[in-house]
Amino acid sequence: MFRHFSTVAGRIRTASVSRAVSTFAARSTASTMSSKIASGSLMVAAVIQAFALNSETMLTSCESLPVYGKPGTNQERTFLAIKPDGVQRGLIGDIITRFEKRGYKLVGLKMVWPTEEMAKSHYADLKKKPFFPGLVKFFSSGPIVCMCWEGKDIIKQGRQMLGETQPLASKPGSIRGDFSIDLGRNICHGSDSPEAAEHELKMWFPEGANDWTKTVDSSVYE
Ligand code: RTP
Ligand code: MG
Repeated sequence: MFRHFSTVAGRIRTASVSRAVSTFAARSTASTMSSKIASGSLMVAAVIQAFALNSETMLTSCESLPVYGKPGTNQERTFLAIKPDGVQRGLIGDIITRFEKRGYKLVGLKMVWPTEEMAKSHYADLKKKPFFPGLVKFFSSGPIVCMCWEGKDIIKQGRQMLGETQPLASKPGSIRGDFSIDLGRNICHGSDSPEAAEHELKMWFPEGANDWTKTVDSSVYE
């Protein structure tokens, strides 16, 4: 459906731009400066059409990936979240920067205030744990930052960059090791497996992600 829409939109844009430019070109030929203006208009038309076609190509090339990407490739994806404590402490920028600087690609980003139902669903695998009610309450106590990150081995690397569940056991240099102390205030979440990434990305990004091309990838990947 999106492919159809973007293709149609691209064509409409191309067609209306051509029509406007050719109308302008036709009027111009009646004037004394006709040939110069007409050739200039044609050049403009060609540039605009090329841009419109390119936009169409970019849009239509964006829909082949599911939101959870392709595990095991450079297009593997994971769900990372900055929990309410990380947001309160002003760590959004620091956490995003670490992944950006490493070379990973951000393809989804939004702030969401989870309901208790959303928190329960997100942590459903822990529902029998004694700490589950407190975890749900805390996770839904304020907005979180939802992110979809893409790149080689991002699920495992993301977890390593976060650190251990227990901040006191996390190495300096990891996010939890650098920024947190208590288990229930460990500021960030990361999918722990491809199955979890698929489940969580479908849940938090039902609208899909942004399949943009990162031009510096040739300087990140060999
Ligand atoms: P997360 O899902 O939030 O990324 O954390 P995780 O995989 O490292 O750890 P997980 O076992 O999934 O636990 C989820 C969160 O629950 C809190 N927790 N409390 N009181 C306890 O024993 C306990 N154990 C875990 C932590 O905040 C943990 O991040
Ligand atoms: Mg977990």
